[in-house]
Amino acid sequence: MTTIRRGETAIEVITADIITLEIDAIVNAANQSLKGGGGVDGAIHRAAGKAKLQEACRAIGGCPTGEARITDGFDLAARHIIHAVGPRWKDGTKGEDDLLASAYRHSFALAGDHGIRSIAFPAISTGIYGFPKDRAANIAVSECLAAAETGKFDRIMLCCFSSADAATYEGALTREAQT
Ligand code: AR6
Repeated sequence: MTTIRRGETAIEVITADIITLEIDAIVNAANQSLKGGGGVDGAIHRAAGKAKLQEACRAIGGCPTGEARITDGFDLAARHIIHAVGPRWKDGTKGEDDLLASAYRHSFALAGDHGIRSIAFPAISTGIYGFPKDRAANIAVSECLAAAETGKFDRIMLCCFSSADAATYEGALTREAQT
């Protein structure tokens, strides 16, 4: 685990299953339909309680790429789920970087509006959506640092599923922290 502090905010990279975290909100790497899917999305839907979460997502209707929507956490330890839709990687010239940054920014904005002070993100877009991990890690870290500047968060976690991924996100965090 690597932690840096910015003002009152701790930014951490951890290796964990995001569904186990006892925190105000976990972020889901969702798709535009919000109907659930594979990867972390499937794990979150199963752990929150499929029927209840699907009903909440159905009522929302969907979410464009680069935005986010919030639901209750239902059976999770986390009080809320923020469903963020990252971009599918194409070749890097189709606005992928901006869309990924936007997914983080929308998530932080929603969290701030709901008084959420601790939040954990998975490595959005780097699984099924194929975003290069180094590039995604730099974007994630820079959005976390910007969010820390708002003073609205006590704890921001970048929750990786493997130690190899955590090493990538830790590298990005420590590089940024030195600048
Ligand atoms: N906890 C933390 N991280 C996880 C977990 C978990 N339980 N499970 C997987 N990861 P992905 P995407 C990591 O594919 O690339 C879905 O079908 C995983 O190792 O879940 O944004 C959606 O419905 C990877 O590092 O999301 C969309 O259709 C990261 O989470 C699509 O996949 C993201 O991988 C979204 O693709």
